[in-house]
Amino acid sequence: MTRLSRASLPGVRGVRTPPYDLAGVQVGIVHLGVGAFHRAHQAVYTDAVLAADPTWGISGFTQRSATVRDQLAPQDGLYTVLERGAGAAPPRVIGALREIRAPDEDGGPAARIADPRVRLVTLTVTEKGYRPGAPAVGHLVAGLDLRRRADAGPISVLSCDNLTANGATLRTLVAAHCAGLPDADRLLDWITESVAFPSCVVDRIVPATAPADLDAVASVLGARDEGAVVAEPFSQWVIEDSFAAGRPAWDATFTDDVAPYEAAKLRLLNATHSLLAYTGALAGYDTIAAAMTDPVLADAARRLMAEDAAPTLTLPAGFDLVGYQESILRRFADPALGHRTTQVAADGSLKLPIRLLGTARDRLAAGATPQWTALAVAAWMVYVATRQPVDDPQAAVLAAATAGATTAPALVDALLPVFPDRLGPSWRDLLIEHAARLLRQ
Ligand code: CS2
Repeated sequence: MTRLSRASLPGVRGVRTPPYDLAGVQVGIVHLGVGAFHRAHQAVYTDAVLAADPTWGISGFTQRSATVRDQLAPQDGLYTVLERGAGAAPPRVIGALREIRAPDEDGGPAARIADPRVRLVTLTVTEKGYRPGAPAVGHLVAGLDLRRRADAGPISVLSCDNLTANGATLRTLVAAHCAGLPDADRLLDWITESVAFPSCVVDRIVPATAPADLDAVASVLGARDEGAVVAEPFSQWVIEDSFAAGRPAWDATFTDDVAPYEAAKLRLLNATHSLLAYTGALAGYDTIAAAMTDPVLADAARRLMAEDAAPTLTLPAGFDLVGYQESILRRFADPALGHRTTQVAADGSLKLPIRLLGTARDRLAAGATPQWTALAVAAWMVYVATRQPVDDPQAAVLAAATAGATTAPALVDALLPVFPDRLGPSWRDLLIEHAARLLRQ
């Protein structure tokens, strides 16, 4: 079977193809971390603007592994987005990724960021990518430095990861990284004047693509597409509208302050996702949707949102908080996606402080008992102790800490220090209570 590419595109049937001339697209965005999520989210929004404004094509860089480059380079960056679930749209071939490279190719991201036609850097490097010393920040700073020296003009840097205040967080990391460089002061001054770090909230469930998905796409296209991605029909992007050098006219929600949307998304959706991932995996469910068929877990998911997280949120006028929670449960329950509990369970040591511990802190401070949040964190602890080796950048630390911790108090005391904040004795007691019950089960 032929491979999807520019040459084979005219023969591809049954899908929407880019409604613009691929050869006429110029690169205006450098993206760091071209995983499935970028391809199913930001690249789709960008694809939709290229007919009207072809100056926002994307030059994508993979992170550590070059797998995505190897999938997409032979396809001239083209790939299919296959929606699955209630209300799925027909498959669509995306042409926004006009270049795809590994970070060690052709001068890497830095050379590309210094190109005056580039006006935006976007990132999806996951929670791991924001640890001090992570490569993406180094590439970004090298690029900004080169851009300053080349006098290539202002630029915006848009983090698209699930972090609290992702723009400000990235700005702080960039500044810390600059401090170690010879020309630090000048670079920092230039960044203050010429670089914007808007925050944004991204939302779309994108499971890892499975071989069967690629076969399904091939049978629709009549061509092999090794870079296809699967996504739920729902997609949302809320963006702080403060860019330094323009931005694409994405079909997103632009606002002055993304913080309320961000707290709602992290504390309702992502927190509940983690709860279902750990309790679901412990109960033997392979997917999030399978976990949602268990009435006990579905009830815990609902109550984590309604009883623990919702009371901590301050939302914009008109925000339908109840409707939002219901839509999250519906999305999780859709069996078409096959989103694996183990995928969501990865990197818990970094995700939990962002998704769950803020709610715990706020509820404890209000004199309340965050039962469901404690269940989620205790389930992570039992998961870590019983599923080794876990997929987490701190896997070795977690394994060493939990070695021989067979009782609930020992386990909780072994793992609480992994988080930046231990939240006090009543939180510890709550975790022990839940961990004890989960260990008995
Ligand atoms: C998930 C997220 O893997 C995870 O940790 O909670 O990737 C989630 O699917 C997205 O944030 C949805 O927008």
